[in-house]
Amino acid sequence: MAQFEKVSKKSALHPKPAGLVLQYGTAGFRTSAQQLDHIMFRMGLLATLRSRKTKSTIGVMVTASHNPEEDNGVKLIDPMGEMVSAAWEEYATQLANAEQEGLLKALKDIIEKEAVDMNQEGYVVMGRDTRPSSGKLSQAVFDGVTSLGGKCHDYGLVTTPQLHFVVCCQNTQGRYGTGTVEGYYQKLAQAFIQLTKQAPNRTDDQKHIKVDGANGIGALKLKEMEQFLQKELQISLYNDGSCGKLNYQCGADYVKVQQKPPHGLQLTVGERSCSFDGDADRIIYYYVDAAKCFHLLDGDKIAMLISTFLKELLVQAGLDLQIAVVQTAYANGSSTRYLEETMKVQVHCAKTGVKHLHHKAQEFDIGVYFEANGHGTVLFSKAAEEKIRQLALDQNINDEKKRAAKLLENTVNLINQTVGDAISDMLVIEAILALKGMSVQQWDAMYTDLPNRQLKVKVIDRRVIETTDAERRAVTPAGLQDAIDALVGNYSLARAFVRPSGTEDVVRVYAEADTQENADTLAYEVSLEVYKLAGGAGDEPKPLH
Ligand code: G16
Repeated sequence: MAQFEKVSKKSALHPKPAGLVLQYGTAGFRTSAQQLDHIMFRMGLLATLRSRKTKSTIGVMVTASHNPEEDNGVKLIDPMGEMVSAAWEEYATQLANAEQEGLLKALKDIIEKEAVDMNQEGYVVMGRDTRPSSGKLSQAVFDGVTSLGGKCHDYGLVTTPQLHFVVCCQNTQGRYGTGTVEGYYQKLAQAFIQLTKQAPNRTDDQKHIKVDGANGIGALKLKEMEQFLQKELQISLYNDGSCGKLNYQCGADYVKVQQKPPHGLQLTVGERSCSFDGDADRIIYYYVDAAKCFHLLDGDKIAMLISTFLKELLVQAGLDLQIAVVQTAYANGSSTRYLEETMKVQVHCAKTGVKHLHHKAQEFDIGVYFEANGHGTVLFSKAAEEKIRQLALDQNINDEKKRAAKLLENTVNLINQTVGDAISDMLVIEAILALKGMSVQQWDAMYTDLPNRQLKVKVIDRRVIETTDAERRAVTPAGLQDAIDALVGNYSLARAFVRPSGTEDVVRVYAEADTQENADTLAYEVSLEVYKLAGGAGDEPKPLH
């Protein structure tokens, strides 16, 4: 078949290094950019098959998000804007690892297994982040799509959530919004302006926010969006990519893990600031108090703020909708306790990776999901959305109900329901703070985080660690979990777990305890056990103090 001949010819331009094996990880393939050309070509092929199979537009985003600038990666986007399904992640791994001479067979196997109609049109939309390698790797995706007879539209430089949004708009025939970057700005800005109209007395200070753009795509896109916001939000942008390096000593991951402000952004006492990550799908807030003490408001605090706000509005609107929060093992113990005991909200724990949280959140009328690292969003079921929209139109309800229904409706419009989105999340948070007349300190004071520490341990093969119970317990290697349990038992309010990262070649260690010193010591002690029992590589972990 001529189609396969073309694939064969083109694939020779994107050859796989023999013996190289890569896994589809937490959010796609991710490694050094130099190893990815064949992966991109093959993901172009796979996206075309997925598009034919689902008779929908599929997205391919070239990005390595929070990873260093030298890395790159690819995220595949399914028809409703969600991450690609687990079964197709499997195919992605098979296709990625087929040796050059076995590529056509691997491709045909998927076609056969999924009964893909090769006469169906295949349509793929692409986007990329600002990494120097992203342009060339996008070309490889394009070659993959077109060699298999698919059509391709390259949106160029976009944030990951913008591409998710575009995919969803295209597959809902515009019901979700207009499937362009401008359509995204318009939809979100309009909803934000409608919300902040209900908070008319905002001072200039309340309208102002400092944003660390991680020297990435989020900075570019926020600049573009500013004009749509009609001065309702005044943004001072730092780490905008004009000189610094992507994610280097800045960005959401750096701030969250290091628990300190990014370089290149001077904090003023009490002022709200936030950091995006490298592809703008995560956000973290922070401020310094008068004693120059740094305070972090992470994904847990964001989930708490948003779910409190929604719950209050549901009561005011008289809507009986079930709301739940989905977290991961990284959620601070205080946040889970606050949600369950004070707010009386159901909380569920999912495995790391927004794909897992997203699926769990879909089970509820309103599912708020956030990872502690600032990656998250809110999902409204079709029925919940319909009830909210109907109520907002109802002429026979009192003013309080009407206001609550309208606020809910605009919040639905402001949230990017396809995936976590730093820009959308920031606008939601800013609107909530404005409507509640709440300062960042008041938000922070709703509960106090347990001191915690995250560390990374290098091992020879991180797959030796297998976990269970939403990654809270290690099943292998033998003895590791017992050792962790024994260490945790030495501290009060303590918890610790380890898991292999799906985006970096490391094992992640998390610990929390009653004091920062205890959390730090526990994290170090657990790291040492990982090093000893899971095949540590390089130098042994050292104590933090
Ligand atoms: C990706 C995923 C997140 C996950 C993070 C870290 O984020 O989308 O859900 O929390 O990786 O994953 P891991 O601990 O397995 O390395 P991003 O922002 O890097 O795409």
